[in-house]
Amino acid sequence: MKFNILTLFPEMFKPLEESIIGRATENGKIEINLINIRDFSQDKHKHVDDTPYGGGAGMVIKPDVVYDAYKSVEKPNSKVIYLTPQGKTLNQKKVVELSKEDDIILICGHYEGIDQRVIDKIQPEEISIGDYVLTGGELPAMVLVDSVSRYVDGVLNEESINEESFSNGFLEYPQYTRPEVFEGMKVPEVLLSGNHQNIEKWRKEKALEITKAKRPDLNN
Ligand code: 4FM
Repeated sequence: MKFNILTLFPEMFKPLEESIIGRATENGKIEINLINIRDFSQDKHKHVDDTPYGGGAGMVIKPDVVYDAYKSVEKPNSKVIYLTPQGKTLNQKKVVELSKEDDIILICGHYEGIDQRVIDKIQPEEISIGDYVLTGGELPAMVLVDSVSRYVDGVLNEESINEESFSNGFLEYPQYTRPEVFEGMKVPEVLLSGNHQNIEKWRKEKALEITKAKRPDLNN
């Protein structure tokens, strides 16, 4: 899976070099191609934004620089996504769907916005990561890359995928590790029993109980 990320701030994506996503990149399971929109600026001062027609605060990203950056990476099979609060909210179903793509282009805006004409021209799918306003699409793009990459073959071990929250519609059961007693609190006895049937039954009950108590809106 290749993620092409169009952004004015490629250095914001450094966190993706760490941990599981960093390893997936090193192992060639995913590829992250950062495209600096500023590289496609036409003028000698490398301007990428200008004041809004009609007046108002802030700056608007020029359409031509975004379009040229887009054209430098787009392929017939590219899935193009614009991260914006105006989009449909990302959920686990959408994440799984996107994990089947081969080539994804993520467009990150910043400042007051991107000139609407290049959005109308490219017609990307609009996705939001939640109902709050950020300073740009970079953090949402990282959220999408992280959540989607987990479903790419070879990024996680199979077990973690099947046992996790949402894969079965329920939240996760609680986890425990050593020490057996922490601040007077003991690890649930069943987990020390070695009886895997009982352990599985207990975990299912806990997952149901936690889902009902904390997120009754999930599942049913
Ligand atoms: C997006 C600022 C585009 C400027 C943003 C531009 C967001 C969200 C978000 C801010 N994106 N989910 N929530 N973007 O707040 O996706 Cl030009």
